[in-house]
Amino acid sequence: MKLQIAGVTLELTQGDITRQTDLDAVVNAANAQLMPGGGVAGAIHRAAGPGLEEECRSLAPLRPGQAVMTGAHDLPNRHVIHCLGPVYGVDEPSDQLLASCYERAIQLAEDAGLTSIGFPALSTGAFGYPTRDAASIAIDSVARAARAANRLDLIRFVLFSQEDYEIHREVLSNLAVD
Ligand code: AR6
Repeated sequence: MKLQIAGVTLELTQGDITRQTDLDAVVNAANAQLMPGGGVAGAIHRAAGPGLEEECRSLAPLRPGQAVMTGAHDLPNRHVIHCLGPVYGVDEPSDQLLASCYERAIQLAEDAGLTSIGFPALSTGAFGYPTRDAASIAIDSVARAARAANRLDLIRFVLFSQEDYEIHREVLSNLAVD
């Protein structure tokens, strides 16, 4: 599914964040230490190789809501943007911290002159954020950022499961597009 917001394509796809060969940057659902873990972080570090872990060492720790950018190493992109989402029920206000991840990631991409970025569903795995609530926040934040963007022309959500894709599709369908 795709729609246009102020000249930016907002796209949903089901797939693997490490296989987005056409995107300038992909976003990592990181841990505070920016080390390999499970889920997205494990997949990204496995695909990027040990150089990513090495580069991340001096950038940690992250606080919830923060984002930092590195090279992509062996991934087929130019950069990885690492976001620390809130742990649901622990890091508060979780909605603002989650929105901050999306906003800061897009700001970093814009500042670097990138034109395309892909996000996984931050905080909805190990960090326990209910997917529908997280999807509303993610899509609202990204839509707002799209209206303010100068360089970005493609923002893609890469959803791992069919169920997560459907939830995001419903939320995106309800978005009032101007
Ligand atoms: N591509 C796209 N989405 C994926 C992939 C993939 N390869 N793998 C999993 N997902 P999570 P979090 C989905 O747990 O909740 C890690 O251990 C997954 O199904 O990766 O922010 C880190 O080290 C879920 O919908 O991120 C942190 O400690 C979503 O991506 C912690 O988990 C996010 O799941 C971060 O937790």
